[in-house]
Amino acid sequence: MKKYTLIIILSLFFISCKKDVNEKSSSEIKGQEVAVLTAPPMVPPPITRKHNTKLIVSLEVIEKKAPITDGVDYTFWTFGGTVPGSFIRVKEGDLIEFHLKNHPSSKMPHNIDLHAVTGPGGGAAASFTLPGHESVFSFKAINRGLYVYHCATAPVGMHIANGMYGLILVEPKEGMPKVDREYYVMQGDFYTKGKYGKQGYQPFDMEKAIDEKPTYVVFNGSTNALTGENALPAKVGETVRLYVGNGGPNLVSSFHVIGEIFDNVHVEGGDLINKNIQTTLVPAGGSVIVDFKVEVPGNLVIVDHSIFRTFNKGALGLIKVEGDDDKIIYSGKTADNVYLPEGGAIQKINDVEKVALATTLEDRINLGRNIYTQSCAACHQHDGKGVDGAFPPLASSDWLNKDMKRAISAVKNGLSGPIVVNGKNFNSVMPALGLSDEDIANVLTFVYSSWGNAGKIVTPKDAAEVKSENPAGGH
Ligand code: HEC
Ligand SMILES: [Cu+2]
Repeated sequence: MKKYTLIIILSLFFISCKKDVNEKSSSEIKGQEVAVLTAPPMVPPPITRKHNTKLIVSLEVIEKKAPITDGVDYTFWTFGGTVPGSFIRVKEGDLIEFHLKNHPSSKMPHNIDLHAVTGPGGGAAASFTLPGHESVFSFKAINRGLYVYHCATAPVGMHIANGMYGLILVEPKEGMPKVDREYYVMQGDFYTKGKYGKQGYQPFDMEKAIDEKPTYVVFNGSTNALTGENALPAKVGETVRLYVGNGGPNLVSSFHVIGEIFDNVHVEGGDLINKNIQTTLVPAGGSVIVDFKVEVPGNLVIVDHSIFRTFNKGALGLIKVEGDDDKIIYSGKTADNVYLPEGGAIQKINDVEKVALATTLEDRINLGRNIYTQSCAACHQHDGKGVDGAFPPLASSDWLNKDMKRAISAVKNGLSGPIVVNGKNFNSVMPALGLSDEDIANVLTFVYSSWGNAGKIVTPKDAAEVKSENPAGGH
């Protein structure tokens, strides 16, 4: 009698344990749906259905040439035709039927390792796909969070370095808290034979990749993906959420937005929420979700705070916030007083290794374009359009076109104090850049020949005739 009771109690205990273990994987699947995928910087809409479903995700690998910066082409290998690949959004508990297609024009086989998969290789072996083929496998999204996916075909490093990564969000059962805007931003490091900004087609450089010395570090696959007309829009008073990934293959990102504080950070894309954060680490092959309210208008600058990557390798994006000022939250400049400790200082941003001499106008413009990319684009932007309120435009600039000597002096000696360019006010400081007369001639000839400017030719002699205001600091 006693023995029987014990057995019954024990077996009941077993059954209830088993139920607990199975809970995660046993939520009921109803019907099926085709997943909405989006290209960066967009994110698919929140999932509103209350039940779990069989979700069909169909992703196509495409190898294609595209600009990594102005005038520089690179062969990217992509999931869905973009770097990073299409954003995938599923619900915790969904059953995902994954179709990986490799376009017939591909030269390589590819596969996919999704960090959201519980199973060997994250799906890598099951999804190995030759050009002109399609592989199918399925998995259950049992852990919520923001996960990286990437190609894991040998040489793995090279497939990732060519842009084969993206993000999959496994939305919690109860959904994400509502925000006004969601965007998709993913960092990656790139390795090209030519140095940063070297014009023309640039192939992958395995040696630089192994040495972990990237030529480019960019958001969303190009120095221009989130600048100029690609800046992410927002309005004063809105809440913005960024789903951030880091494809690597090598670098860890010190993710930061200049002029904002993250209200909430989902550390490493998981459940832990940290508050009031300035800079958050995003490991290679890792992610983070940040959200913040934008309170004042202006440009917020998305950077990797390992800051040479931003100003010299391309890791720069913009969030353009429009709306009314709030002088209490941010006053803007309220005074500009003279401060002159003995000597003064000249800031040398660029040490010129060697003066390249131009013999033709074409040479001069080409050399000038390189100098522009290296020494001017960080502030005046690759498209010459500048940044409202901070850096004046060089594109169709009335200030520039009116007076060549004055423009030479700006580059030679720096420029500060109030100026009006194309009807807009600027009052900031451009440092003297320490360029040689030859380089000044080249860069200004390039600028004058670009973006609807007056086409003037500046010679080294013209540049030499403009006085250097700080001879002690020049060379
Ligand atoms: C560190 C940021 C920075 C860099 C780098 C920089 N500029 Fe500027 N530039 C400025 C700022 C700020 C102003 C406006 C200064 C003011 O308000 O008086 C300016 C003004 C100018 C102007 C006059 C206004 C206009 O839009 O026509 C010219 C011309 C110019 N820069 C050319 C260049 C060139 C060419 C280079 C590269 C060789 C360069 N700048 C590099 C920040 C920069
Ligand atoms: Cu691949």
